[in-house]
Amino acid sequence: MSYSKKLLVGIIMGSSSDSKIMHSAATALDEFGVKHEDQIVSAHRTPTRLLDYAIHAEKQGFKVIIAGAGGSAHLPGMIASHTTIPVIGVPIMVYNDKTNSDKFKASAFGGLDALLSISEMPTGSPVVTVGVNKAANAGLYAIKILANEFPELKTKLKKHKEIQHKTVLKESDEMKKLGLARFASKKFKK
Ligand code: RP5
Repeated sequence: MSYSKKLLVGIIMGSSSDSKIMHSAATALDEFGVKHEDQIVSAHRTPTRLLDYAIHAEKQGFKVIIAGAGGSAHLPGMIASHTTIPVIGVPIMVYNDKTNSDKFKASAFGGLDALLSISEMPTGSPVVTVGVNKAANAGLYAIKILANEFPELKTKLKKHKEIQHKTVLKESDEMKKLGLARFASKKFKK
């Protein structure tokens, strides 16, 4: 069966505030045609839902779970403790952003709190983590895991790498042609 026919990834986040960052994981998966289901599961506000979600994820047959959380960020680790599905954690820096205003409150330690909470899982229930706010990388990493099973995805990942390579070459050619100062002023519209 083609990978694109089935829900393969569960994306969860601790709060609606996290959607500001987590949508990039969805976009990365969408670009490769990987189906995902998106939900809010809070480790501290809905603790019983953690287990329910883990059971749901197993039943759905998700191959990977992407879990984003900010602050003390227990969500990825606690979900991992309830399931054998690999969990990719996304440490979130921005939170308390429930209004539509441009103002937001960042976590006290700029995301380091969430990064360490996710990466320092004690031995026995591992969670991998991407960098702070790097939700797109979580999406790409999930695709890499899935590519072990679905050769079509491996081909698409190779193409993605080629595109990145060509983009850098194109920019480098332009920089060489314009000179660094003009290139930078054009790029950043000074
Ligand atoms: C965490 O607390 C969430 O993952 C979020 O990053 C943070 C704050 O959430 P809100 O107070 O903005 O809902 O559980």
